[in-house]
Amino acid sequence: MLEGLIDRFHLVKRKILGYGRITNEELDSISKDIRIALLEADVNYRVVKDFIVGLGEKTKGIELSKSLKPGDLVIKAVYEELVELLGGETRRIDFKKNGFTVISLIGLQGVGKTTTAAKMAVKYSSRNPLLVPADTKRPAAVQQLQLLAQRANTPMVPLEKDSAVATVKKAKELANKKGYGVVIIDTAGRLHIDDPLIEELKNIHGALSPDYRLLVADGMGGQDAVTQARLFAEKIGLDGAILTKMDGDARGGAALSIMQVADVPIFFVGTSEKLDGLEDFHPDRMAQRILGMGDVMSLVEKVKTVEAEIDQDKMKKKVMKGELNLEDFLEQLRAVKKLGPISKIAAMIPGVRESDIDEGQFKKMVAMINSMTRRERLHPEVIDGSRKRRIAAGSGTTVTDVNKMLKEFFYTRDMLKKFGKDLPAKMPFKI
Ligand SMILES: Nc1nc2c(ncn2[C@@H]2O[C@H](COP(=O)(O)OP(=O)(O)O)[C@@H](O)[C@H]2O)c(=O)[nH]1
Ligand SMILES: [Mg+2]
Repeated sequence: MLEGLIDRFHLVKRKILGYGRITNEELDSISKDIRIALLEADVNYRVVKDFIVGLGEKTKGIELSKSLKPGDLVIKAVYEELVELLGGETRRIDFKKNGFTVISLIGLQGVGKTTTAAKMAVKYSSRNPLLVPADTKRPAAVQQLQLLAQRANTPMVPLEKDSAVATVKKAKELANKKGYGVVIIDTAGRLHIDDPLIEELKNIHGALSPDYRLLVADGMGGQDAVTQARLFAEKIGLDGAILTKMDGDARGGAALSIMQVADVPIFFVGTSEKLDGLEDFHPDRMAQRILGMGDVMSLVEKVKTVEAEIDQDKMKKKVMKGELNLEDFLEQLRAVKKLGPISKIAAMIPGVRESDIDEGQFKKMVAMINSMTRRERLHPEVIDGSRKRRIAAGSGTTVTDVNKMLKEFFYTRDMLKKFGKDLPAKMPFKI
């Protein structure tokens, strides 16, 4: 899968890691190389443009540190930008707890809808799936699904009155009566997106409203697949996409652009003609694969650790000078919150008494700090009576709450200043 892209990025990566120092000149050359690599892999030009802009933002103020090679930082930025291009998080079907979840597979003829319907039935066999033939244009289509349904060991609703809408209604009735958990609709495709196709899909969705309208797109389809995705998204709306035939040797970049151009996340990729050939799509793993797996991850981890240390250093200096402001305070609160139940952790911050922070209090504090102007956050001393009233009104709290929070903050700041030098070198969070 995506061999072309992997080969090209391998060369780019070697070059980046070979640089002894990275100035704007090297950064320019790197972004040119990446641009060419993406375009050659058939990634949509608009997506490439965004990628390069995003990468520029990430590498602009790159802060160099003794413990990191400049190339490491750039690779980390490329990795993060790739994960973003690929959609960020892994998407999963969120099945209903009560009743059945309806998945409608949409796409042109030959992209792999019928095959994917059967693959999904296999993937979700434990959820009691029901297959629905809604492609009534070609008699062979229903037979094809029937055959695949048998192989997938999954029931299929028989075709009702030669009508897709009637068949879908029947499926709804059956699912309610017999307690099926997932209803998978195999819709009809055409050679082109035309009005009758859109009309038909709308009628089917009118009869049984899908929870997921998933576009099935041919991974070998080139930029046509991108255009189709955009049209389907505009005309009937899409909740996600499935890229089929990613086992092929196509460049694949076009398929990966669908998500950005049509703004639909990729849920799955089809990797063989067989019924077990449907995989979850993991943007992070895909980015690792493109950049060369293991070493990229250890590099990203290393950079993260060093960055956190740099932040810690800065924060500690601030703390000792008594320069902590409310933005830092908020960041501290958030860092502490991330670590776990607040009451257990709160006692670890010098100056914060355990009883002072419960969940409700935490939310209030965040709301109050969010209602402040930047000036107020950076220079809490300026917060006078009228500012307090405004902050209280803006955060749905009272002036007493604001006073209490400020008192807490000034107390923490003073305590930290006093005892800052005794803080352990490495706190579990950034102080
Ligand atoms: N190699 C490969 N072939 C696939 C994949 N998905 C579907 N196909 C093949 O693509 C062709 C068209 O599939 P079909 O499901 O009939 O497409 P439909 O017209 O959209 O329903 C068939 O020959 C399938 O075996 C895949 O992920 N990998
Ligand atoms: Mg079909």
